[in-house]
Amino acid sequence: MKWIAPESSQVFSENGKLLNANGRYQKHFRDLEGLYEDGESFSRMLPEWSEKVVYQVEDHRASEQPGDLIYGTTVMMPGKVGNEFFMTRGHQHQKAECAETYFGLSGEGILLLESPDGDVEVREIRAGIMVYVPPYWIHRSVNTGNTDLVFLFNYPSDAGQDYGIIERNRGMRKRVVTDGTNGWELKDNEDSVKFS
Ligand code: M6P
Ligand code: ZN
Repeated sequence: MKWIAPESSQVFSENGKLLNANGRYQKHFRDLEGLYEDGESFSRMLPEWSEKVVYQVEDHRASEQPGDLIYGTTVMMPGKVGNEFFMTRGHQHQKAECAETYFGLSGEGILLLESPDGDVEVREIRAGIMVYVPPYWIHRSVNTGNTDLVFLFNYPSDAGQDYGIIERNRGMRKRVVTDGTNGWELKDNEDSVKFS
């Protein structure tokens, strides 16, 4: 048997740089069409925002072996489309029984979680806070602050991501919008097929 070598990676809290990452991807504003409630605001922003990187992920993948782990960082830009804060696409794991952890490094945000029964939970993400995403929960991160939101994550190598579940449900049950001052609040997503 060829053993996988142990490794350590330096992580920079301010910009999410992960030295010796071997995977990375970027999401541009234009990739997120249809995600936000206010399609008109999205279209209005498009000319200026289209090519901007609204979030990026760097990760370290040693192997795809079951039992192994992927760890990495996500950096999310601050901003809103209409009243709704910038967010990730969100997903359930393809192997839905796989859990995940998030650990806040800088900035302010929340993790929006939805159980298969439609229960909604919110957990704050900021420096020093660890958030546990239990098996089966759909999860999406949202930058509710004015600066980049940077966090670490960790999940099983064979977990995969299922994005279709949110599309089929026409979004998560709740949207994260400005409360009109400096904070956020949850709002029902009335398009959600599970909304009742
Ligand atoms: C976190 C992790 C990653 C995920 C990323 C972006 O960093 O959960 O697994 O890929 O957020 O979120 P999404 O895949 O939903 O676009
Ligand atoms: Zn995940």
